[in-house]
Amino acid sequence: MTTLRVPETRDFSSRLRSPAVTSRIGIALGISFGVCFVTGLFSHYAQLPDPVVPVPTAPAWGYRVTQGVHVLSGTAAVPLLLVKLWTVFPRLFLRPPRPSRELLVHLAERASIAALVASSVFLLATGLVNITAWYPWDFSFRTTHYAVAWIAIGSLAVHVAVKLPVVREALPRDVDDDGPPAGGGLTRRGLVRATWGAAGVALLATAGNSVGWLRSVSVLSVRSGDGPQGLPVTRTARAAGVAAAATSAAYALEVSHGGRTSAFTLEDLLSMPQRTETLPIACVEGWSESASWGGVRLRDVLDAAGVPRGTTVSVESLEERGAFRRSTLPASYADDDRTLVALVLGGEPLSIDHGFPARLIAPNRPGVKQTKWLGRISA
Ligand SMILES: Nc1nc2c(c(=O)[nH]1)N[C@H]1C(S)=C(S)[C@@H](COP(=O)(O)O)O[C@H]1N2
Ligand SMILES: [Mo]
Repeated sequence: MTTLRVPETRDFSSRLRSPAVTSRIGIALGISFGVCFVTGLFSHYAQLPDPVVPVPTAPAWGYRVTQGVHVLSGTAAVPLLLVKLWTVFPRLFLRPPRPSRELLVHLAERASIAALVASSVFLLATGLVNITAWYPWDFSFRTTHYAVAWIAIGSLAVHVAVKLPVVREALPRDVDDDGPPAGGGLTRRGLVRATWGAAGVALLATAGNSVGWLRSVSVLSVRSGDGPQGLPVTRTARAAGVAAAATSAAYALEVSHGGRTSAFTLEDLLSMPQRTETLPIACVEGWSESASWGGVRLRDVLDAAGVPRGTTVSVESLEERGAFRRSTLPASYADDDRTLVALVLGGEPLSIDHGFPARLIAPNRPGVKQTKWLGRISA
């Protein structure tokens, strides 16, 4: 009869586990985490309501690229992390050393690994759920994801420093330096290649979120690219409860500045000089799509209302509640020639789900700040 006991390292007999395999996958995982961290910092900063130093308005596609790379590097990290954890998890059952100094080092290392694994799993899991536009939690996604990212990157730095000698030793060696497996079967090289393959499939499966021509192979890309006027919709007019206000004959965009309020009906806006700009919507959830927008320059509207250049303005939606009903434009955005009060999308009047009668569209700006159903501008 066998008795239940804690397994020991020697109980794990797969010869596929080796420092040479773990180092290679670990480096790829480290790079994807690094890229994900940097692009994530940028995304967090770009979403601040009114950052001290505004994000530049050019290039117009900047946020589209950084956020696309953020979601892709996070997605590629999922298979890398799973395989990496598999290659090292027997080490969890290593007997801790006896002498007190070594024991302390051992415990410190274990603590950093616990923090790294827990934070990595949290980041990838919440990130994946977020790109499906599903928020089954009460905390603020952005601030929590951001805070946990610092735990991950801090414990990753400790982990890399501790493991550097092992990696240095293992990397120059051939992964299969002890010959092919007796009796055939998967080689370590085969495992490493399969892992690259899995990461590649994960990339292709989601890249269609932002790369149009990959859409047909991107089975996991959550946004199909169709929606009214060829553009996905995040929050519909019905969900936002704005349908009546947006279609009301009494609609007017109010612009207030220095105690004075001007009102612009849709006809007023249409009688001003019309511009067309090709600008992307780049959602933090990872999808993005470029479109041709027509409408009035925000700067022209501000001029007509007597708002001087160099003024930070805040725009407000007809939507009465909702996290994205209001956004701030630093002066550099409000004064940029490409920033529009958009009335037209792809040559047709905006559909109500894209923000009819008027929405904001500005270059290099996270989707959450491209406010739909504009009701009021305050300066
Ligand atoms: N008023 C308002 N504007 C909004 C939102 C919203 O919920 N309410 N969602 C934002 C988000 S998250 C994105 S990605 C874009 C999407 O624009 P679209 O639905 O026209 O594609 O609109 C933004 N503008
Ligand atoms: Mo979004």
